[in-house]
Formats: sequence, C-alpha cells, structure tokens
Amino acid sequence: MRKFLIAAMLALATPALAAEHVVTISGSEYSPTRITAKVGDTVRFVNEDAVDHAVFIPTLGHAIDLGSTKSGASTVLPLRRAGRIEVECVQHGHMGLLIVVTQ
Ligand SMILES: [Cu+2]
Repeated sequence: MRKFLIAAMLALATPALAAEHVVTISGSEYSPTRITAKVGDTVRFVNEDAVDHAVFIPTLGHAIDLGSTKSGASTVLPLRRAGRIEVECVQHGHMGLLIVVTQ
C-alpha cells in the first residue's frame, strides 16, 4: 500500500509534457494567425518562404526580438508566462499572430 501511495504521488507530481506549436510562415503570412498555448510550451516558427522573416514581440512584459529567420530555417519561442502575446514581422508590417498563453 505504501509503495502504491508513493508511486501515485510521484505520478501526480510529474508536470504535463510541454507542447510545441508550429507556426508556418508562407506567402508572407503566419499560419495560423492565432494560437492558444500553456506556460512552458514552445512555438516553432518555420519559414517556408524564399525570403527572410522576423519574429518580433512588442507586447509589454513579453517583449523579445528573435531576429531574422532565414528562408528554410526555424526559430523557437519559449512561452514563459501567461498573457496575450502579439507577434510581428519587422520587414512585413501586415504580418501578425496572436498567442494566448494560459497557466
Ligand atoms: Cu516577414
């Protein structure tokens, strides 16, 4: 019984596996343009275009500039806190993505 209880407690203490959300960049658009995620997840931006694109986040409290993602390359954004995060491409002002991060 005691062994069972310890095993059950360990199972409960194991955090849920973090998810990786994939956002493709194609035709100078992020796809999808809105995702929901949990703290601890990551977002992988995959640039399928022939030109470079940036991943820039101006949102207060989440601001980060991941710089340019080359054609054919990818960039990973870790989601460290909850909030509504707006992602922009510096080179293409019309590109936009909203990431809603919950606990
Ligand atoms: Cu761009």
